Amino acid sequence: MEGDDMIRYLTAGESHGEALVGIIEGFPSNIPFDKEFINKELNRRQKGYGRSSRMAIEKDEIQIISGINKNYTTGNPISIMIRNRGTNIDLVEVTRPRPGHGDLAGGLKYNQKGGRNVLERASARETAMRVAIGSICKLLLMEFNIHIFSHIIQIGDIKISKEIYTDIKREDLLRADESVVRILDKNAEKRIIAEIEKAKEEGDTLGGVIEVIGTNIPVGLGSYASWDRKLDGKIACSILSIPGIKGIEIGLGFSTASRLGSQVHDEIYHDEEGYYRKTNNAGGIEGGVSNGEDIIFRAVMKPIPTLKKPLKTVDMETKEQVLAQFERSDVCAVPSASIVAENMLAYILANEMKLKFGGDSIEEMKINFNNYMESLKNR
Ligand code: EPS
Repeated sequence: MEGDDMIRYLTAGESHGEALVGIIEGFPSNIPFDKEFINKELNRRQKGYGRSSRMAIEKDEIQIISGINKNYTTGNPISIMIRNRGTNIDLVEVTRPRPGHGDLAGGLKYNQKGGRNVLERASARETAMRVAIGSICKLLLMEFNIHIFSHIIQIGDIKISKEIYTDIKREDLLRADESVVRILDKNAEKRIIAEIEKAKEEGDTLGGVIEVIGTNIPVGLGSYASWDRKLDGKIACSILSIPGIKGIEIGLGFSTASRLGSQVHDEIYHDEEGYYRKTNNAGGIEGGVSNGEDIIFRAVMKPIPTLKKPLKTVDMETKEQVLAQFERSDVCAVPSASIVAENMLAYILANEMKLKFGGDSIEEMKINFNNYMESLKNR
């Protein structure tokens, strides 16, 4: 993997501990640091019909510890903190591991009596800090007019209508924030809310499918040269690392299997502005390299494993067949996962921009970027 040129980050913190902390390093200097924008992104992640009562307790906000001076990045490592408020639950040991959660495998791996120390870190609470880090990356991307959107296309069995889905414009994507389930189809929205209510009453949970779109992406991010430099591979790795995400497809993805090559690949045209395509079935990536079209992918989230109507499990102490432990949890967190996915993509793209264009300050990075974009006109 690349080393010194990278933007790197680390997070730490437990779900019911004092705080989450994050450090982002290798971030260029002189980028306006809009704290309110970051807090708004945190707020977007906390919304969504079907979240647990904890979301009414938490009001995620960052505290800046280092790396920022007079609202500008300095080039120093940026460290931030988000305090936990919802720590008022009884932190009992979890000896009855939940099928589908990390309780058992994690407990065995780290030689624990149960799943408590596992779930404290495996919890999706950690994604709050990933969103904070990703939104710092969005600030860098905005300097290049790169924007990222997301919306939900399916929750449980209910999908958004084909007509709406095939005709989504960029302006429409902004409206996803107005829906409690981030759905652009009002009819599907109503049915999904009812479905979430039903799952809740039945002590069950729901998963779904999210779609993420990155716009104004320059051609040439990532590389075909080595396996670990491929942009699609990096995006897939980061998205699959989000709790509950079980699959990702880029562009037409799985549906390419049943089409002929002539029905899949995007034909190439050229005009005074350069190369372009009339379709984007590739989802903006060819050969592991961005091709200048929008980056589009979908990801599937499994239903949350913490069930009020628990599944069978084995008590880690007594080895008896019992029912899994229940603790306050979400019924559906798919809308939140889409915000996390946006921000994971933001990190990957910001890092790729840094790797391609280098520069310790945003000014230096822009000179390199503009030179490259200018040189493309003659290629
Ligand atoms: C989560 C369980 C719930 C969620 C939590 C993720 O937490 P608690 O058990 O304290 O109610 O609310 O999500 C968040 C706190 C968050 O900020 O997203 C889990 O088990 O993963």
